[in-house]
Amino acid sequence: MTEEVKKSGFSRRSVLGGSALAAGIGMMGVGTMLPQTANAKADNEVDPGDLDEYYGFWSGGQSGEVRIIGVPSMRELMRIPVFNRCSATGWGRTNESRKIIMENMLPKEKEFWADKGEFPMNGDLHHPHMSFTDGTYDGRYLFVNDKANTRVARISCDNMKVDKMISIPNAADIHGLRPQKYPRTGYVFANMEHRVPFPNDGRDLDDPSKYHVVFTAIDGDEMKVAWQVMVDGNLDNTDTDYQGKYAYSTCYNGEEGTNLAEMTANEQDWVVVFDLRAIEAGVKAGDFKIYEGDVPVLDGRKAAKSRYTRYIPISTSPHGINTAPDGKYVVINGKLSPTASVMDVRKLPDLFKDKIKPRDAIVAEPKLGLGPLHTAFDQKGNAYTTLFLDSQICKWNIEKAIALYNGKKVDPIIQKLDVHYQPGHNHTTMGETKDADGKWLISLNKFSKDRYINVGPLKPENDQLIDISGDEMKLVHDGPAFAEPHDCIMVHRSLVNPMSIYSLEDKRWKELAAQAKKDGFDSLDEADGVVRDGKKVRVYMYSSAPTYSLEKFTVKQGDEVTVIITNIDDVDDLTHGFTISNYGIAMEVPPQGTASVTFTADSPGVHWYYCQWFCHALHMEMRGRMLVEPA
Ligand code: CUK
Ligand code: CUA
Repeated sequence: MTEEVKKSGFSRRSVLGGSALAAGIGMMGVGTMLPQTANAKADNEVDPGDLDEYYGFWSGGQSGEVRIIGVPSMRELMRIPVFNRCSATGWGRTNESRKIIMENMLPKEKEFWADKGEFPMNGDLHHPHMSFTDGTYDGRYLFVNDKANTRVARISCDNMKVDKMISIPNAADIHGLRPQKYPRTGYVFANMEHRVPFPNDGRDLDDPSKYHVVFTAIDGDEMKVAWQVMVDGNLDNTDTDYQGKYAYSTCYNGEEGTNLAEMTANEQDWVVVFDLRAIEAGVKAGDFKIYEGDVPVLDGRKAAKSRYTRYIPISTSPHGINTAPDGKYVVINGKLSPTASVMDVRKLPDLFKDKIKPRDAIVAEPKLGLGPLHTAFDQKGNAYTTLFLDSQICKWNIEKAIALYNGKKVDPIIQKLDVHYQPGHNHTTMGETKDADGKWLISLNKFSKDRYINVGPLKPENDQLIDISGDEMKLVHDGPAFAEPHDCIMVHRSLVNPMSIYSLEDKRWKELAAQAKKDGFDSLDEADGVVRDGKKVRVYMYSSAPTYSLEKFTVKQGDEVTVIITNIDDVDDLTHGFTISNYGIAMEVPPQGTASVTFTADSPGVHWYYCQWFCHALHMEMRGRMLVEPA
């Protein structure tokens, strides 16, 4: 099979070694030189007061958050704290957020974090993807991964906050993540990247032959792991088809090495394809083992020769994998090889029936340039691949690449555009759905170097907006971003309909409302007073600009105090906050919403609480006193 892979004519060593060769590859394209500055009147201009056409959902990488960016203006509209702590909203400090963060931790994690702040404060969020119905975005949820602490979270698009977070059992370091596109999400697929022993409890340490990797399918409605499949190598990125039958992941380190030399020793790695129906049948038939967390783990390793997986050889260390909107082709990005491999999903049934050889599913392998990482699409059959090493986007035509592979004398490359610098992911508007519209392309560049005034040794990333509506790609905007957008999606605004204010009846505060009832209040918006329950004290108040209903309350040193606040203002954008001085407490209290926080009143004295969201001309006066009597 190594021979087949070498069809491309490039070996990994020659790519890494030879710049003459690199020049050769670069020559292939038209290489149109375009001015690299924005036009005087940029195509992306959104006048003051005008609205953007797309919601951009940006990963925040090692910042652990998601950001909402207006496209094409590239204005940052909102941040959604996920795997990080948020000083402004109290994410990670309020009772409601802590419950979401901690309720689905694995028992071993609960134990580990018990004396270290109860849950991790960091995250490494790579891949934000929206839920699908019938091959396109449906505006229900966003799903995101945490590579640093092996978690997957769901953001509810009605209020743009996280509503579920789960830890993935049997796994380490969740990287690639994609939702099922058809008939709906459905499954959310998550790749474990780094191999570890099963169980990873210390009995096997420096024996990599005992390390494993699993591919995980999460039920996106329940946010529970449905099943896992053990495979060879390291899983990197993943994607799904438009038919609801297959998922596929790139694998690197097929050598299963533990250092760089070992990991890149072979000429080839692979794409592993998962047959979802076969796996579901295997689960039903009981063909699995249970390791951790009551999750069925099926054996899809090569040696098992199972009906669950097939391995398609690809040049070493492929990275991104992207299904084209036509539902036929999947582009596998070479990374260490200058090629992209095009897989035809219509060949996969025959592959699983062993009627064709694995490489027969590959129908094109154009040479694009150095370091292809990810590919985006328009609706016209064109693909846009980031070239990390060349700092370029390569626009190429899929059908022409197939023709070239079949021996026709055609050049599939349409244009190469310089980007600044070292692009990782890219994305087109609606480009990972069947409704790709070919308007905008984003290149998420890892380095900005000289593109902005110097802010010190740590520089922003550079998210560049490219107009792809015409025949030529045109760079129109540089957007600096803090660490570190790996990926983004751009969703037409007609598909996203968040609420503007909450309802007092919202199910999110059902438990608080029930507790208020038990404490003698009719409803949260009328709850106002202090309820003592042994050493536990519940302080209810409501807020209405510019006052809290309680101007002071008294507790005893050592009390466990819960403050429950309902914002009764039913005015758009009228958020209050609640900060207690010198107690590390701050939270958002949204319009017609309730928030609560619990702490021990161990510091006696007078502690002002105040509203930290500027809400009224008398906002500075919106405060009260917590009086803590010494024990
Ligand atoms: S990965 Cu970062 S550039 Cu985590 Cu999707 Cu490719
Ligand atoms: Cu309420 Cu500021």
